[in-house]
Parts: sequence; structure tokens; C-alpha cells
Amino acid sequence: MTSPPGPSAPTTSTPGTSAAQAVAWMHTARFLTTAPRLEHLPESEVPEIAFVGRSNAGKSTCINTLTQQKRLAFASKTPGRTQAINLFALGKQGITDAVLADLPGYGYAAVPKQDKLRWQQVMANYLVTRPNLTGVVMMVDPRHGLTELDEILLEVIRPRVEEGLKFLVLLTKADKLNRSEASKALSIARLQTAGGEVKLFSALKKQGVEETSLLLWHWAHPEPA
Ligand SMILES: Nc1nc2c(ncn2[C@@H]2O[C@H](COP(=O)(O)OP(=O)(O)O)[C@@H](O)[C@H]2O)c(=O)[nH]1
Ligand SMILES: [Mg+2]
Repeated sequence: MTSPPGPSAPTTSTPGTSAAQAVAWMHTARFLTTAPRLEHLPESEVPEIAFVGRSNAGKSTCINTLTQQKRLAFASKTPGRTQAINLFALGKQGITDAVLADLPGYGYAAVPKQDKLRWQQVMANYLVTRPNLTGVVMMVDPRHGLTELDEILLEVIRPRVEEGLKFLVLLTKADKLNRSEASKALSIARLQTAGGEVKLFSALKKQGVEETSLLLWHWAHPEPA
């Protein structure tokens, strides 16, 4: 909780894109398709940003808050789509300039082991092979920190991160932490991600919404070199 939420918080950006524009861009999200297996994923040229996280980490709430649309993550709860990759398109009227991929939460105890393993395999394959994957946002409940499965996933994507894949850890439910707990959680997560980018996020207080939207915008619209 380093800065107060709200429009008064200044956000830096490259010329042309304000935080408000990035937030509005996120609000254009609409359901695109659902893919129970990798071979069902449509080929795509546009940058794709994947949301991953342990079950109950706050992923659905975060996606709903960023996109300002309750039915998106709801779509991911529809029977048949729960163990699937759900894609959402971003961009103005019919012009898709990025895709959000919602990957089912992992680590849920009640899921049979066989299904868990199958799903971990699908997810690992997706993260390693998806050609247009541009960035990964990992949602982590800061009261639990990065779990073993989170760390395994980090290992899976590490080679791609070294080749330029973007990566962000969002510490969710930040409203449940006091100031010192928040700064401690940030330091620990930064250590665990070897200096990777980590931000606080609260759906309840709308904390981190502008910063995250702007960051994802820049992932999807890199400056020409
Ligand atoms: N206080 C608080 N609770 C949250 C926040 N985000 C999610 N939660 C709660 O955490 C639980 C899990 O959230 P959900 O989005 O369903 O997690 P998912 O399983 O990762 O999709 C729910 O009870 C949410 O209401 C937040 O920013 N603040
Ligand atoms: Mg969910």
C-alpha cells in the first residue's frame, strides 16, 4: 500500500497512452473462445497475456476488476470451461489487439490427482509452446506467498522470460494487509521471483488497477525499437 488508490495517484506513461486509456482498453474485454485442449486454441498473431494462479488466489476477482465485467470470469466457471483455457479479446470495436488467456487455478485439494496432473501438463505445454504468448500474470495470495506449484510454474517459464517473455506477480487481497505486512510480502515475493516485477492488488480497494492496466498495455504495444 505504497500509494493511495484513486485518480489522484499519478501514473507515468509513454506519450500517447494514459492510465485512463489503458483502463478503458481493459474494459473492452469480451469472451472469445474456450479451449479444453491446446489443439483447440485458435492460432493467433496478436499478443496474448496469460493469467495463472493457485485456486482461490483471487484470479477471477482480479480479471473481473481489471475488465470491469462480471461475466468474463463467470464464463470460466461455466461447466465444461472450468478445466479449459478461456480467451478474451481486447481492443476497440472489432479490432482485437490483444488476448487475455484465463488458465484454471491449480492446487485445489479436492481435484483428483489424475486430473491435476493432466491439467498441469496442459498448462506447462501452453506456457512453453504458445507462439504469441507475450506475458504472464501470476496471482498470489500474499498471506500464503508463492507455493510450490507457483515456483514450479516459474521454472517452466524461466527460459522464455530470459528470451523476453514478460512476467508479473500480483499480490492479491492487499486490503487484508497492513503497511508493514504489505512491504514484507513484496520483499519476499521479489526474492522468490529473483527480482521479477511484483505489485500489490486489491479488488476491494481498486488498488493496482491503473498500474496493472498500463503495464499490460505496454506489454501488448511495445515501442518500436
Ligand atoms: N478482501 C479481498 N478479498 C478478495 C479479493 N480478491 C478476491 N477476494 C476473495 O478471495 C476469494 C477467492 O477469489 P476468486 O477470485 O474466486 O479466486 P480464484 O479461485 O483465484 O478465481 C473470494 O472469496 C474473493 O471474494 C480482494 O481484493 N480483497
Ligand atoms: Mg476463479
